[in-house]
Order: sequence, then C-alpha cells, then structure tokens
Amino acid sequence: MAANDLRTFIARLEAAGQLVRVRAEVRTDLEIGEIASRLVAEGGPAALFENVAGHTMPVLVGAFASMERVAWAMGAETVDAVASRLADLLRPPSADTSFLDKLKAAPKLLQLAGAAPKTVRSGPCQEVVHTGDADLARLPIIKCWPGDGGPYITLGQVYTSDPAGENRNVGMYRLHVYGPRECGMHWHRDHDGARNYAAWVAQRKEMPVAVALGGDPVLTYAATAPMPYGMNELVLAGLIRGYGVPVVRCVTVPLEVPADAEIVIEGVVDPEDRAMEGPFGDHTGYYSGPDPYPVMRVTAITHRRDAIYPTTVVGCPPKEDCYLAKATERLFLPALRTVVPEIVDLALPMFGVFHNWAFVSIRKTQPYDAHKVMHALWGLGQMKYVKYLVVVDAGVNVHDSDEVLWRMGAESDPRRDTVLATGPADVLDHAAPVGGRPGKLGIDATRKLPEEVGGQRWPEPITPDAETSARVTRRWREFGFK
Ligand SMILES: Cc1cc2nc3c(=O)[nH]c(=O)nc-3n(C[C@H](O)[C@H](O)[C@H](O)COP(=O)(O)O)c2cc1C
Ligand SMILES: [Mn+2]
Repeated sequence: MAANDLRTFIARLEAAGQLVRVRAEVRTDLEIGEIASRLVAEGGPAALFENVAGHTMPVLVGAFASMERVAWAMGAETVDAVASRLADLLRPPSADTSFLDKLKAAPKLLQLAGAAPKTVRSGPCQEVVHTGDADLARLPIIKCWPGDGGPYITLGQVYTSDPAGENRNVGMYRLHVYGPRECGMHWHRDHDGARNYAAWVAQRKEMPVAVALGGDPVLTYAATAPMPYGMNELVLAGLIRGYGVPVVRCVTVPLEVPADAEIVIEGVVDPEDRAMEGPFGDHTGYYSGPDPYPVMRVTAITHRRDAIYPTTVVGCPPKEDCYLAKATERLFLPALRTVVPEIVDLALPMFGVFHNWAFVSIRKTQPYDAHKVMHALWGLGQMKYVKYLVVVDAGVNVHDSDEVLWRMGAESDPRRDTVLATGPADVLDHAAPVGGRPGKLGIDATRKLPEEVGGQRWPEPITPDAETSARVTRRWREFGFK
C-alpha cells in the first residue's frame, strides 16, 4: 500500500514494527534529539512522541532512517526498483526508433505528463488557519545540539518560485527560529532556493515562501533531490509515485503547497533583511555558522486539525539524512551513466557526508579512462564538491569501503596515479582554504594498461578456480562444515 500522507506512512511503519509510540513526556530541548541520534545509531525504529512537554502536537523522528523506510516512502520495496523504473521512463529514444517502438513509448509519455502537480481547491493542510495569530512557538520545534543558536525546523520542504512564478522549486533547508514570526532561511548560495531569492532581490521585491511539513512521504525525499534548476522536484515526486501531487494555493502567498501536508508555514522574505543564522550542529559532524542569511516573516501557519510535526537530527554521520542521500546516489546513477558511460557503479559513503568521498567503478577500455571519469564527475552538478575521488575497476564493490581501500593501496602509486585539481568547495567545508583555491584529489586505483606504465607488467588478480569452487560448494557439508 502506498502511503500518500504522513499518517498513512506512520501506520505502515507501525504495522511493520518499525515505529515506537512514546507516551512518556519528552522535551523539545535536546531530549528528542538525543533519542533520535541513539535510535539511528542502533538501526532502531522511528519514534512518534505523543507527549511533548508544553505542546499538544506529536513529534515524529526517524521515519526515513533506513533504506527500507526510504523505499516505502517512495511506495516501493527497494530504492533500486524505483531507480530502474525511473531510468526506463527517462531513457531517451534512440535515433532509429521504429514506429512500433514509438507506440510502445506512448504510455511512458503519458506517465511523464501525469506526473505534474495537480491543483485542488482545498486540502487537509488548511483545516486550521492562523494568520494574525500565527505563532511558531505553538509548533514543537526542537533544539538539536547544545551549541545550537536556538530551535530549528529541520525537515521542512521550502517552496519558492522566481518573480514570474516560474522555476518552481522545493528544497530542504533548515530554518533557524528567531521568534514567534521570524526565522532564518539557510539556503546555500548555489541551491535553487537561493537562486530564486536572488531573482527577487534583483527586482527589489519581497519574496513569498512556503514551508510544508509532512504530506506524501515521497515529498520529504524529493525536497533533498539535486534536480537541475528549473526542474520542479514535485514532478520528480510525481514520477516516483506515478501520479501528480495534489497541491493547494496558500492562504497568504502566491504559492502552491501539497494539499496533504500536516503543517504549512507561509511567509515573505524582504530582500534587504538579513540576520545571523547558526550556529547549528550540522551533518558534517561540526557546528556551522553563524553567517548572515535572509529572514522570513511568517504571514500564516495552517495545519491539519490533529497535525503531526516531523523532524530530524543531523550530526556525526550516519544520521537519518544519510539514508535520503543514499537514495539520491541510487536514483541519479542511471543519469550519470548516460553522460559518463564508463561508470558501472558509484558510492558516496555515509562517512563522507554527501560528497567528501566518492568511490566509482568503471569499465576501462582506453588508457587514462580513470582520469577522464574524474574530470567528468567533477563537472557534473553537485559532484563538483567531491573532495576525494577513488576510481576502481568494474567488479570492485564500491559499497565495501575496505575493499576499495585495499584496491587503492594495491593498485595505485601516490605520485603517478593521483590528480590534484581545483574546484568549488561546499559551503559547509570548514577545511577549505579561505580565499584560496579548494583542492580535489583523484586517485586512479584501476589496473594499469601497458601504455599507462611504460610496459611495466601488471599482475593478474587472484580468483578461485570456478570448477573447484563449485565442487567445494556442493560438497561443503560432506566435508563436515555447516
Ligand atoms: C536534513 C537535511 C537538511 C538540509 N539542510 C540544508 C540547508 O540548511 N541548506 C541547504 O542549502 N541545503 C540543505 N540540505 C541539502 C539540500 O536539501 C539539497 O542539496 C537539495 O538538493 C537542494 O535543493 P535545491 O537545489 O532545489 O535548492 C539539507 C538536506 C537534508 C537531507
Ligand atoms: Mn531544485
């Protein structure tokens, strides 16, 4: 059963034994965060806190804190199944497509067309409307870490557009709550929310913003997906789901939000108004900020009558956000492969916090293919942030970091096989040289072709004899082993 709102998803997690209802009283100040961190560390369930001190709204954490739960959020059993369905849907038709093939492609086109959001007249997210009396303090917003500059909304889908109402975007950016009707907009300079904001600033106009919490669980994933600017993440959500996401018009701003959301915060961002945002215990494992960021003034808060407040805690990896990032790794791999066909598999290991590390396996046919792949990847979207990039041969399991490091140790020479390049650093990379040139290190850990090593002999890797191996498997019990 596909859950198309948060409460149906909660029911599904509960039925699968993957959600604990917490009836004991709990605090928004650090306590929910501490519990969430422990649950994710032990591969534990999601938690629904029903008795939050000072609040009536329950708080949900950990709903996306496993690959299985992320897959369920997409209405599938595995993320790989979604990835192959999307890859098939988006595969460009080849030039020699026959008429019959074109006919076969028609249902695909219909599916693509049907994925656009559908405007509906009303939705449960507006069952209760607060405008003049809107107050963020009524939401059970948590403070995650002791050094945080205050409470933060951590799992919000931030809806924006440019001044023409085009380039509709949803991105997940944390919101630093400053007061009852004010919060900081922490969209990084090269994220699409910031790009839309720059367009409003250029016209010196107040920018409308809406932040949705909950709704179809696929939306939480979609808000984190690195779609190119101009491609609405709601369409991605619709493609994953197989139907357009129902959206309603906001009450006070000209934006649309998911009709099935639990809570929506509407507001405006003055082009002149900035405030210090942070510090915040970030997913790097360190505090980020304080830095100046735009400020949103809340114009309305709407919610379901019995709204549930979803949140997450980031920090030293792995945390819940790492599972959302893994889903992106799987979903976007087919697209990477169409641009860089040498790529077999790619891993952004969780300890690399999205993009400090990338391990990529390639099918190498030409000398220096590994180098070609490094430069190609550093030129693609957010892959530009990858600091340490290790290229191995097809057949190496890039999801096994020990195996990758074994191959790297064995197959590479630190002088001959490393590439030191320059490229942009992520906003959160505190080690990047300030005012200097951020570095990238590529390591070619593939087996070398004769042309790459002046004819030096490259040894054969050891693999077992296939016939013997099969025989031993057959006779294993006969030898007395279990
Ligand atoms: C839990 C979580 C918190 C995030 N917080 C921020 C943030 O505060 N600022 C930011 O720019 N990106 C943040 N991100 C990453 C963006 O959501 C992600 O890069 C997304 O692709 C941006 O979308 P956009 O390109 O449409 O702006 C966060 C991601 C997750 C999973
Ligand atoms: Mn975007």
